Amino acid sequence: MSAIRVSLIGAPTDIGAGHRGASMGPEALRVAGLGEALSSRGLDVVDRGNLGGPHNPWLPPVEGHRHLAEVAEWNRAVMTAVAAELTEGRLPILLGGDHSLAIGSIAAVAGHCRRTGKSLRVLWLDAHADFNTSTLTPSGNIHGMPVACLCGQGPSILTGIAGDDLPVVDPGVFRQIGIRSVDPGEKRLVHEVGLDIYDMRYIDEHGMRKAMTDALADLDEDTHLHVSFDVDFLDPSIAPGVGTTVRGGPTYREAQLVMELIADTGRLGSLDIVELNPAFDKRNQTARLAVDLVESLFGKSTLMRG
Ligand SMILES: [Mn+2]
Repeated sequence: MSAIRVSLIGAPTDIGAGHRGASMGPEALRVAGLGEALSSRGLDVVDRGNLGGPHNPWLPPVEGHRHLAEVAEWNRAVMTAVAAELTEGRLPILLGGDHSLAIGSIAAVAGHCRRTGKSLRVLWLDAHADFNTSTLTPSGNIHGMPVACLCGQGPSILTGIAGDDLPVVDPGVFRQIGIRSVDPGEKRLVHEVGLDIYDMRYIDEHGMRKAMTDALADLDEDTHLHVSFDVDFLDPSIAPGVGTTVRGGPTYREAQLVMELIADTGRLGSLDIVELNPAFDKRNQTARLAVDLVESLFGKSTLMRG
């Protein structure tokens, strides 16, 4: 079997976030040894370095969005870079950066799936549903809006990033895991569009294994699985290095199980690691935890099985 070929793409920006510091995420993941960890598992790893883009002007929202033009520019750069890796048959790993960058990343993946006749499944690991819109969000921070934008709800500069009038994806491609903070208006909207959400209440009552078994059901050899891993998915007691901590998240073992069950499918095609914020971290522990989990995502078993 030939080695899985992965490409690390840094997007050092906090342009869509409500706190500064996610711009340092790519370097923290490198310092924590992400590339070396994957190489030592036998993967062919290339680090493409960092993308460039506008600096963060730290301005208030305009018509319900903060830094809309800058967010769009960063996302176009991400989309181009991710698409190039997919075209080469490599597995892109986007090192964010804030979660608004998933718009460009998933737009590239959706385009690749259309061209190659694959069906798309997106696992969205997050404390938040990220389905806000300018009329719902008080802050205007676009990192709370990427799922809405990808489903066609948002400013046309983002919903139309792939260059056509259709939504980038159907809401049916998403499976959201770990959700525990949703604004009231956002809650109404996610019910309206029928987003498939396994929130912490579901996980408490049924267990992470059941949530993941459902979320990963019906994958076949033509499925491209994209994982969008917002580090605030994890309980803040183990992952303090994020701007928007919400207590009551998955434990270390639950998070490992998530990654191991994804690895078992053999369908992982692309990955975002976002919202890591070293300004809030303690001695890079959250970056090191993220690396540990990503190793499991690529098949490292921490337990007794093969
Ligand atoms: Mn998020």
